[in-house]
Amino acid sequence: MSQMAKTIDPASQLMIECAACEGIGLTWDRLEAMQPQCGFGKLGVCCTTCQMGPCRIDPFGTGPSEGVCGATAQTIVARNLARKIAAGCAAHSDHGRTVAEALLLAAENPDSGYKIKDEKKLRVVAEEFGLAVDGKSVEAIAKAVAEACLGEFGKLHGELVMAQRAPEPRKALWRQLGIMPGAIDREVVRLLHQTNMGVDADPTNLLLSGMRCALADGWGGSMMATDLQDILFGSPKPIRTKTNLGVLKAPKVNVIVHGHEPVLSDMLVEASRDPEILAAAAAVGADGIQLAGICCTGNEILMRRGVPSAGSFLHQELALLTGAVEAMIVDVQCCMPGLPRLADHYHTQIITTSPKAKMPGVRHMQFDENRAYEVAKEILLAAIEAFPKREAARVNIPKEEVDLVAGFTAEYVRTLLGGRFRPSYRPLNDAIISGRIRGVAGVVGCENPHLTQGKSHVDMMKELIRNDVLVVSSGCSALAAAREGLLTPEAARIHAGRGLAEVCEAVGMPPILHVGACVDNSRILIACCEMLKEGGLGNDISDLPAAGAAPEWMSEKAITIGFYVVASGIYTIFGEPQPMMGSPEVRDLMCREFEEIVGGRYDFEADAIKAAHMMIEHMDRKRAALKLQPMMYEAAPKELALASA
Ligand code: SF4
Ligand code: MSK
Repeated sequence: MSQMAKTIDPASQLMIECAACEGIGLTWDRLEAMQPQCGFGKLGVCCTTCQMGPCRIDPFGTGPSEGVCGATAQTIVARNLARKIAAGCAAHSDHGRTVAEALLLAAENPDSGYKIKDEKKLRVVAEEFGLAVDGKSVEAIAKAVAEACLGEFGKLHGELVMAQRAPEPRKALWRQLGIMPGAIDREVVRLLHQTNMGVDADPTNLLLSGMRCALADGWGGSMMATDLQDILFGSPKPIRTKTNLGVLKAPKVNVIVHGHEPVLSDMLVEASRDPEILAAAAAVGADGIQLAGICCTGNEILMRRGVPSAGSFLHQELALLTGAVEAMIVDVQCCMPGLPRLADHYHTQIITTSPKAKMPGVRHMQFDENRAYEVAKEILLAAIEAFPKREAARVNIPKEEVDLVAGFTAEYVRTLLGGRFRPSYRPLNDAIISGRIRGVAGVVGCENPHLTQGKSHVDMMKELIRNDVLVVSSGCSALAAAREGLLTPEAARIHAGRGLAEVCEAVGMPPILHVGACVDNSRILIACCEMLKEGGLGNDISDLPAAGAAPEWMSEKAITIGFYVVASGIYTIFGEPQPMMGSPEVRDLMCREFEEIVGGRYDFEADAIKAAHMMIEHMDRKRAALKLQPMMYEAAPKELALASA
């Protein structure tokens, strides 16, 4: 595979070339060595649930059609998918729990280093939970909110409080289908029970339970993570910063934070400005500390603090190849276990920090929220110690660093569009109703070495905005768009259709709104609710001219996200198929029957331009059903968009 086939990012191409020269293996090399990958696993027809197996069903009908226990392809496929949903929900929701614990700490221990930064949002959430706020101190309210949120994981009775934010018809449907989520932990446990050997064999029942568990993530754990992070670290507002490997600076101590939970990364931002740390950096001859993010913990501090992002998922190895990274601090999720072996070629220290995520032979500096600031300083001092060991001759930092604007929340969009004195979704709804904007697409998710890094994200988003679709993006997808310069207000004039460009230029916003990390997909759900509340676009999320996509997904969390988005009523396209093609019944269920059941459904399409047009056609059908006005303008000519790019 050529460098160009691996990634569209010139900085990544340079680093991949550099790895080849140095004989260092990367994820793409491991993928090649893995060929041919197991077809049974890809199709979802391999079952390892019990020790009578492993069993695999022959998709061509010439081998076994049942496992040893008699499970057919449809049972095995649905059961495997359901287990992945449970795993994704567990990951996001445990993240939410960590933030709730940090909020409790901030309320109880003024020396913890955590402070409540968004008191207004704290009060809104407190009221939503039915907690008394009048006459109470901020700390008392924060304590009550944190305890109420922690209670959501194991409460004995009732529905999730945040799920009550969904529109009434949606909630009624969830209740009727028996998929309104209750306690978050219970949903994960129930699904793992249901998928044990000899429990549920019915694919529809399995995947409806999968939806219930996924909803406990999207309208529970993830939503909680987003809201409590806003309360604790501040609600993001549009902020200009930079991305790509060029944000690393040779004269500085470069520290990369990688993973997902800002309880650590936000504290590292604070500690990196501490005079003691700056003096220690100067003492080893460095010109300060350069903090940069990778993946979603990077997105968290990018959105709130303007800390530049070194890159997305597939940049994690490439960043080390610059030879200029003193430490990569990892917390949880998406951190490749191969990192330490790559770091061994350099002076770089990989430092694990979570008791849930250690790596053999790797320095572990356990993050303790009770003394968060102190631990953050200790970690930075460890990075500074590595600076003198750097080999100057091997430093090779690509020049690419691109401007972007990030930090768009569902709340901020009101102010952005309606103005400070009349914040409202009305201008957005009016733009959609009048045909200036076609609809809204959420393009999210990971990167996957099976595909050219960033290409599907960028192709899809360019095609959507060219056709007057407002795009909201998160996670690694948003970073792919940022590297192409698509997250700037100027990008609207160059790439967007005339209607979308007019709206963007009127308020100075990019045609693609970066809404945060992967847990922040919950912001997209809230934005959908706001559009419905504003009126004129139907009564339920499934009425909206909206669609979702994860063109380069790879994580179990993406499967969970897909299921809660579909269960919320949104048409959703994944690039590679989820592991379910081995059962025509499950494929039909997900790609057709789901629409009749929940109003949303899946499609799987690897061609990003084709997928964008499937989303556009879906929006046009929804527009017709709502009797909205015809689109005002033709799509921007492709040539113009390309020529100006
Ligand atoms: Fe095989 Fe059934 Fe056991 Fe799965 S649960 S491994 S299909 S015997
Ligand atoms: S980091 S889950 S690769 S978006 Fe959230 Fe990126 Fe996907 Fe990890």
